[in-house]
Amino acid sequence: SEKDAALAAAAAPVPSDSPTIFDKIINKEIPSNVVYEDDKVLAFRDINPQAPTHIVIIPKVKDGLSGLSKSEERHCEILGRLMYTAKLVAKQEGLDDGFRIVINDGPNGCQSVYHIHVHLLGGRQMNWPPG
Ligand code: IU
Repeated sequence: SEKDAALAAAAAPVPSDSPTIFDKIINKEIPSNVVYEDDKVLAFRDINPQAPTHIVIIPKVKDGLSGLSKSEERHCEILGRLMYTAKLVAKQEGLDDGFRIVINDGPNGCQSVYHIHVHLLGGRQMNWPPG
């Protein structure tokens, strides 16, 4: 009924829990330059690179992880996997002089895609403090 539809809509996930463009990248519905993939994570080149090497590392299953601030104890394994993947990809990319990983969270953190992701940046001297 109309009422059932209205109730279902009211119970729909908040926007930050909704699918993002990263789901389309995971499902290969839109192309991306993948540099690493396994059953749990996907790493691809950022479309708007901020360093000579700029790679985005994401979990294939979002499981409510729209951002780090939404993480719960059950996410510890995938959070560790994202970090470890950053190390693997840094090595694969030859970032032997160092690199930076970044997780933007929420409006103040300049997060723009609400599917958790680790940025891997390298290939130049990074600065501190960041912008
Ligand atoms: P942010 O931390 O949420 O701001 O990072 C999102 C990143 O995803 C940002 O660096 C974008 O350039 C990047 N990106 C992408 O690589 N491909 C896309 O189709 C979209 C965003 I939308």
